[in-house]
Amino acid sequence: MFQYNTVFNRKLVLFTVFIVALSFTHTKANDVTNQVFGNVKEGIVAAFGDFNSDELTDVFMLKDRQQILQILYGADTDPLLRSGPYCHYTDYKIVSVIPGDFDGDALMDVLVAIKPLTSSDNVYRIYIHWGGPEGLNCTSEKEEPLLKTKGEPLALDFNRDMVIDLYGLNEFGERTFWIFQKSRVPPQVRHQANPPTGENSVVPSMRIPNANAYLDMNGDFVADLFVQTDKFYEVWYGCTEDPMEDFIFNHTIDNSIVGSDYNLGQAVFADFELEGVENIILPVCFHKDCSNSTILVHDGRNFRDIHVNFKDPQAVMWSFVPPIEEDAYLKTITARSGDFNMDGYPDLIMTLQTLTGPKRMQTFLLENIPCSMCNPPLKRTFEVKWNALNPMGNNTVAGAFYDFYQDGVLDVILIEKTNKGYRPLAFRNTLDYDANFVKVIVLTGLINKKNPTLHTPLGRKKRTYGTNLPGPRITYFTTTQEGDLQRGSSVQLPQSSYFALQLPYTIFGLGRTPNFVDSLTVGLGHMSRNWTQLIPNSQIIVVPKPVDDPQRWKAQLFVTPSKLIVMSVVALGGTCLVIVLIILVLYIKEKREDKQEKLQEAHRFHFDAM
Ligand SMILES: *[C@@H]1O[C@H](CO)[C@@H](O)[C@H](O)[C@H]1NC(C)=O
Ligand SMILES: *[C@@H]1O[C@H](CO)[C@@H](O)[C@H](O)[C@H]1NC(C)=O
Ligand SMILES: *[C@@H]1O[C@H](CO)[C@@H](O)[C@H](O)[C@H]1NC(C)=O
Ligand SMILES: *[C@@H]1O[C@H](CO)[C@@H](O)[C@H](O)[C@H]1NC(C)=O
Ligand SMILES: *[C@@H]1O[C@H](CO)[C@@H](O)[C@H](O)[C@H]1NC(C)=O
Ligand SMILES: [Ca+2]
Ligand SMILES: [Ca+2]
Ligand SMILES: [Ca+2]
Repeated sequence: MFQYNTVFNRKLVLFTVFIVALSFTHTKANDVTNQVFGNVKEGIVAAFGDFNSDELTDVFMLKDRQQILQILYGADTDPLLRSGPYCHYTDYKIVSVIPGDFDGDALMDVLVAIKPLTSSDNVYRIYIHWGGPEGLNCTSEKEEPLLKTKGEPLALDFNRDMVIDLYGLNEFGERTFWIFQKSRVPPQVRHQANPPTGENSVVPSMRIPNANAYLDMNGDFVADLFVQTDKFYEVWYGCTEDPMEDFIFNHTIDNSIVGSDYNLGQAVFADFELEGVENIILPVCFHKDCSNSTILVHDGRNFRDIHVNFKDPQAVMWSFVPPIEEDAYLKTITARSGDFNMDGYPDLIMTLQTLTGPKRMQTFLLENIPCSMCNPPLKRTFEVKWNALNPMGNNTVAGAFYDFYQDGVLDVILIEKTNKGYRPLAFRNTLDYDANFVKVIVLTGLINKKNPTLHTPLGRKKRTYGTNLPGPRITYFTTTQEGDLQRGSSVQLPQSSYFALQLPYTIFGLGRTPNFVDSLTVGLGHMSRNWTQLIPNSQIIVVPKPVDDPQRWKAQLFVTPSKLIVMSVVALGGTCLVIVLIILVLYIKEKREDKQEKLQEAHRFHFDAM
């Protein structure tokens, strides 16, 4: 009897430990490459977008030496990315991928820029693989291209009809807008007005590669155009009044560094100081070999050096990687921004290489931290987190943010360079911040009656409202735990070329603020709509339809349970189970004892009777 009891107790203890362990172990594994990519072991991550309108972001991959474009569909069970339709080329390779709706049928299409396999020229042929109700309809490379560009084009919506348009240089080097229509006819071509040129009347040529962007820079909720030339960034303000001139030149921002011995990286835009404006963040090397690297941030007037320390704890000096023309990811010095630690301030992911000791290359997280000794008026800087992406990252050449588990926490896709090519890796962000977030997606708002109705797993009829939209500006206000006002802003998809790898949504980290989001404003085309008192940890899908009547814009809200709530539920469930088990054990024990007693009684009775 005693023996039996101890064995059972030991089992009980083991079981309890198991339950407790179960609720903690899943927060430990960072390398989720197998759970995410399954058997996809090769390829270049080229762009993101929800191709099949199931609200899970899909990944556009280039495989087989950039000759195959394949969609990996997002899923909510392992593997989280699953092979979807693909298009392949025999004589060409793909250099750029832009997902978007280029014919206004509310279904996502995929634009590609391709070039002949052997060519080193930067004139690209542009094709669109049209999205149909059953998937992707590849356009053959034997057909005439829709247009040709010099350098990679930028996606924007020139005429605000929610059909995505392009901006870039045509094959003769002229600045051109290509305006797509609500049918698959060749796009309307429009040349950009010349910027004022001063005395020497030569139009400054657009730099290739460039960091051109489509975002609201003056806060009027009209997306502006940011154009990179050799010495300047030109800012063209978007204009809604004059139907003929949709962007009007306003000013330039000087980006020249004395001499010619420097490398400019790709400018990225983020709300660096959490003040509700987008700052230009610019990685630069003061020498061609990048031996002196730093990051400049534009404070509205000037670029300021924020003096990032690139010396690791072992005293090894690191630097940016000088541009490598033949490498898909290292062609430009690119920073990708996202809020990794959910404190509201955008962090960066960048690739560095060693300057001293054995040559190594690795992708790191650069965290946005307060800085007391920085160039005033800036109050923040970036700090390289040498171990944040461990254990991954031997020979990684690029990184991009991506939310694998749809839980509002940005994870990271890393690209490892092997002797055979590129391999995507998945890093799960498990730092247990229990911070809050708001995730916002702005769609084109287009609907198509001919599309088949989709149903959710529960059978509810699901409406879809279009796809990726470049340019809308999103701002929010909230109150922190200390009672201070916090505001932030973001622009959806301002850049689409040169592997900008931007997500078609915004995740705002709200820190540990358990409060409501006081207000959230979404604006595009001079129109904006304000939503107040939103629940944190929710996903908001904004449908700006009709575009000129913001009062009728819709916001669909999905609440994601916080990690803390999930943990509480698990813990509560575990406790209940343990209690039930204890009761069961006691019950069985009592039953047994009863039985034994009865047996003894019977025995005694029997004995007595004798
Ligand atoms: C591709 O296009 C053709 C002709 O427009 C159409 O018949 C076919 O259904 C399309 N395929 C897919 C997968 O959408
Ligand atoms: C730039 O825009 C501001 C504000 O819209 C305006 O006041 C200014 O005149 C513009 N400058 C030029 C050169 O157009
Ligand atoms: C890097 O360049 C900047 C600007 O020219 C200069 O101020 C700084 O001293 C340089 N740093 C090193 C380590 O050479
Ligand atoms: C990375 O490389 C180092 C040295 O080559 C090696 O010791 C380490 O095991 C590697 N790490 C991984 C995760 O492959
Ligand atoms: C949105 O609403 C908040 C709170 O009512 C207000 O402070 C803010 O100015 C509004 N923003 C816009 C753009 O109307
Ligand atoms: Ca999807
Ligand atoms: Ca389409
Ligand atoms: Ca358009």
